[in-house]
Amino acid sequence: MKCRVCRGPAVIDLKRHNANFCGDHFLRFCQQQVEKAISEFDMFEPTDKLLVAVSGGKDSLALWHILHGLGYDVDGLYIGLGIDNYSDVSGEYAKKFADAHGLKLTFVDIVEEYGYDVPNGSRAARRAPCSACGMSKRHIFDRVALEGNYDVLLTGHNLDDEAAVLFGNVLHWQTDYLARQHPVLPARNGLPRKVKPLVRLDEREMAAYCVVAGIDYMLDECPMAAGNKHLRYKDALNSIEAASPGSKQAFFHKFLGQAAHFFEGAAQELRDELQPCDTCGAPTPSGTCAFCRLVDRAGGTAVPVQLTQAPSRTP
Ligand code: Q46
Ligand code: ZN
Ligand code: ZN
Repeated sequence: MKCRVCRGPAVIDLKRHNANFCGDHFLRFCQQQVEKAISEFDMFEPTDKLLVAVSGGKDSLALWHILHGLGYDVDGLYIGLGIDNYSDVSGEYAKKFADAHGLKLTFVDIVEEYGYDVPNGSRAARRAPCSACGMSKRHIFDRVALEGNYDVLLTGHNLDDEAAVLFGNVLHWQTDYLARQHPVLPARNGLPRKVKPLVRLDEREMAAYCVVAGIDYMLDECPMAAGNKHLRYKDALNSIEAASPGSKQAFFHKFLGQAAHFFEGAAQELRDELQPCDTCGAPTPSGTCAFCRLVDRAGGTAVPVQLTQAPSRTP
């Protein structure tokens, strides 16, 4: 097995690209896929202030590493979710990575700052753990981005994640979710633009990137992920991919190119005006935001968003 570029010994074969790469050229390939996603979807400019959400897992650390390697000035944000030992250990991986590369990491611990954790929050709000967790993370992403005047929030969602979400949304024809299924969610009401630069790379490629680049990451899965329906969708797509390499990429990227525009009407509704939350001041459709309601039910305390300047960004 030889590298497609230098003909040296290859360390990985990528069936959907019909290519093999040595370590160095595989790292370069991943960088190029990220560069391509950034320009294809017009994600951000070199002058934008970037914040990447890191979990301590392979995807977000690989993304941070790639962007740093490409010369972007990008800070990290880690959120401690209070999920047993998992949160403590994953936070250590994030800190270790930031220290090793001299990068700035903002660390938010929801138990210390808000007085609740994801297991309690999900029980109190009668939401599935991933739903309570996702809402908490989105709120804190927005809060830290607003307080730090970041223009763009980046997440490490990869091709497998996006294809699995699309699969679920199509299975149930959730048109409002399909409207949001894009690697770029525009800025609105002062909230930062949200982008997913790993949409051209899959899970196996991200794990291989970390191994080849020498990035130490949290291998354990979140204990609350069990039963998450997206894991079943990933399994289904993986069996299709094994029989027909390239299917996942075609499913997701052809949706973006050929079908996403059918759902633009629903996307427009999502851009309606937002008001400051009565409790924390974060933008919300009306009254008290869903996050503050969850914190309240879980017996915690909402933290007001501290704006250093008035939000001025437009979609
Ligand atoms: S951390 Fe949170 Fe994930 Fe754990 S509870 Fe679910 S959403 S699985 S990325
Ligand atoms: Zn090579
Ligand atoms: Zn609120």
